[in-house]
Amino acid sequence: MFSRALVRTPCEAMVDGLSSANLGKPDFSKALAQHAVYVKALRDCGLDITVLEADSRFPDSTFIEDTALLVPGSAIITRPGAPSRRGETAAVKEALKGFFTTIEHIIAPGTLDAGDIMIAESHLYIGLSERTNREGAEQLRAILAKYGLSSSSVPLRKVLHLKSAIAYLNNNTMVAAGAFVGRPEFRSYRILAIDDDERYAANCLWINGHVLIPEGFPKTQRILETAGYETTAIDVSEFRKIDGGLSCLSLRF
Ligand code: CIR
Repeated sequence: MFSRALVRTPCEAMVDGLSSANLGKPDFSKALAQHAVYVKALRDCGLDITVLEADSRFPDSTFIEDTALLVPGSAIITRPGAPSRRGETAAVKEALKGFFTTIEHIIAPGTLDAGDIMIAESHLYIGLSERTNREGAEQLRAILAKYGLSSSSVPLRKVLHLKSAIAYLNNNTMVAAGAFVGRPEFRSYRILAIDDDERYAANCLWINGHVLIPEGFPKTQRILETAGYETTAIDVSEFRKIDGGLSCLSLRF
């Protein structure tokens, strides 16, 4: 169960965020409105929200999930793979110091975006991507071991982050899209497979029994509801234009 979340207000410079989506530039005022709805949905799931100020030095800084990994007992500050995102971690670390007494760090030459980390109870999956290198993954593995957490690596192709294609809900259940449906690493889980044309919805978020999913993916919503989850669909179209999804917009703990 989660009780808190950290979010970061989108900055005007988000229109220049890193993107491979080919969906055009985000509309900043629309993004702000969507962000407010997202924050309200987190509150409605019972979370206390801390909002960090926007910072236009960092176009992608609203995607706060990538800057830290939070596990019981420690906040691990990442070293994002994209050089333009490295400076995002400073403000996040300051905020997390108020909640965590132990802070760990991924250091050079390691790189790691926490969008590549999927927590499945006490086991963590670490995606090896263009953002997370082997050195970063090894450092994380050693840190996690100190906290009694196991981990394993998942080599990625074609997706930005591991959680672009798969999400752990709870109770041994995952939502997966495309090639992730049959991957041997996840054979022991119940996999809710979603259609390829709805693959963006694989980035959904389980919070205290409720699942937040992006708006506009009715087949996925039906699959989740049939599986017994209450869902809330949230419009994140402006964040999608710069490769972001629901999970990227918050750090839950
Ligand atoms: C980036 O390329 O870093 C941002 N435009 C999107 C980051 C999305 N984060 C995530 O999937 N965890």
